[in-house]
Amino acid sequence: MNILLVYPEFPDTFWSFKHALKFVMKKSSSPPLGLLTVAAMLPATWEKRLVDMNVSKLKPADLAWADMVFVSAMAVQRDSVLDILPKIKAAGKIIVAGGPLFTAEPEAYPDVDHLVLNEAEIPLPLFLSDLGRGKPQPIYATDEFADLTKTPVPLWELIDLRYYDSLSLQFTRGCPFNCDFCNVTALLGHKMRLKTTKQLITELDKIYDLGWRRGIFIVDDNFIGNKRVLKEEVLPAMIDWRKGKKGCLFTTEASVNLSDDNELVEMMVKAGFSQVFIGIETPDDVALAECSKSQNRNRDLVSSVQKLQQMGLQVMGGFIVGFDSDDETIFQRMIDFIQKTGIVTAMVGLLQAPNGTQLYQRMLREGRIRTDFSGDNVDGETNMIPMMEISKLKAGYRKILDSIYSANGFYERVRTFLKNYRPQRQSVSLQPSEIGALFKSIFEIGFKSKERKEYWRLFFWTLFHCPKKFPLAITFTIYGYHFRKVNELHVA
Ligand code: B12
Ligand code: SF4
Repeated sequence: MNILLVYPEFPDTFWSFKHALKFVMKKSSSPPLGLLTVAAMLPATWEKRLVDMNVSKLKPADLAWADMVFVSAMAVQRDSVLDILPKIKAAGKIIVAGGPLFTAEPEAYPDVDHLVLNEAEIPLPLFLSDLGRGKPQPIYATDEFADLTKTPVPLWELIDLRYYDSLSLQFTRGCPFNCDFCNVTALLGHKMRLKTTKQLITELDKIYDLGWRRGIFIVDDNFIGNKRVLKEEVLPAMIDWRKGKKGCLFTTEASVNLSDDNELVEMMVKAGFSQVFIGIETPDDVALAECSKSQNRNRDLVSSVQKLQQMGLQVMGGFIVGFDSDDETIFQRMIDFIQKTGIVTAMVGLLQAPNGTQLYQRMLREGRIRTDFSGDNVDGETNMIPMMEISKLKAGYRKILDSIYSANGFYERVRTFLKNYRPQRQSVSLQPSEIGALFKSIFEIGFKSKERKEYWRLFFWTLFHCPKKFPLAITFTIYGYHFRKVNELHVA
């Protein structure tokens, strides 16, 4: 049996990092981990090929080779999915689809022959068994959560690693918190489910043996959801794994209470964590109460972020405006807050209510669901009717983006961050693409772009004040370039 696994194309969004990737000669920020994991669950004797449409085209010859085509997607890839499904169908191939998009809106894709929804670990074996008996059903779903200790090692060998900026792996699923707008807990539950430490180290070994030395994104929704296991087993094993190795610094997602636990932060940094994405959401305590983000309340969020930066972690942040309690002062307060924290990668979105969330249920009860969820939470759209007049909300949102991504605002934030950040000694492996990125940044940003004055100011400021942070400063100029491009092009 020949199986073609297809990952549809992402649009040009803040998250795609498309305009930044060309500086490091990469085509995509990360590979389709869901499909690579599903591929590992298929019989070993089946032939498998993967086409990630973010790095290469889906060619007629690929389709001609396949007996069945497995498609995975997030909602943000919907347009590409709608484009390719009829083409796969026209080629006479059986389509099997799964992943977040199809799980959220299974009825919307009549071209799909077999929907295998939720976590594939549970429904996929049932599909394979029915297929073996010649009686595959149109839909397989489950409301149980998978046991991750049974999840196989993803087949990273199906992709060409050279095209990706970072690789991803997953250690846990679920999150103990209860933020009302978040569908992670609806999809994956509150109980933390973990792989074993042995599984994690096996996956790291495999990635390293494949020659990978760039960053690794541990895509857990909240890596610190089970601190005891991390401190007693996982981090000691990761610290041990890192000995004598170069590169492979980790990024992950965590809740802000990470900053309360010095021991945990120190161990993570020692294990090679260099970046952490945190859902900060808003500086407004009433809005935090409204969305049940209890872990962010009753604390000085700026100090929490700065403490992590001082301990060696770069903090990326997610922010939201459009809560019911937000008034028109929120926009300037949000700008001031983001600037003060020095969070360079600040992703600000309008509050949206994804299907399955508590917020969605409340909006439904209140008759405030307006459209479908676009799938991109930073596109300046919302599927709900906000309390604030929508035109005012959008104008305020626009003001935030224009301010934080403006050359002035952005470069000032980079300097705030560089002053506060104390990187720990981590063994990095400088890639030729990074040297190329420096020269490209000089050409594209230093000479061609409108922000060239700010670029050179930061360039020399960093060389004089903190030369060791110079590579990081250049990386940020490239991120800034991407954010400004997307802001100009798409958030009208
Ligand atoms: C890593 C990640 C990213 C990364 C990398 C994405 C990539 N290239 O794969 C980045 C940071 C780029 C990203 C960006 C975004 N993401 Co994202 N992301 C995730 C995250 C945290 C983990 C995904 C992952 O790799 N999981 C590990 C693998 C093993 O699990 P999986 O992909 O779900 O696959 C399993 C099942 O879904 C199923 N399955 C998957 N595919 C298939 C296919 C077949 C055929 C079958 C049978 C089964 C199957 O089986 C797998 C094994 O159980 C998830 C949250 C989560 N925990 O799932 C959100 C999530 C997927 N992201 C989401 C969103 C909304 C986004 C963004 C729009 C912004 C945002 N709000 O975060 C952007 C859009 C991307 C863009 N370029 O514009 C939503 C998707 C919601 C939806 N209905 O589409 C999720 C669920 C988070 C959330 N709660 O909102 N994301
Ligand atoms: S902490 Fe993050 S992953 Fe957990 S429920 Fe809140 S938004 Fe979702």
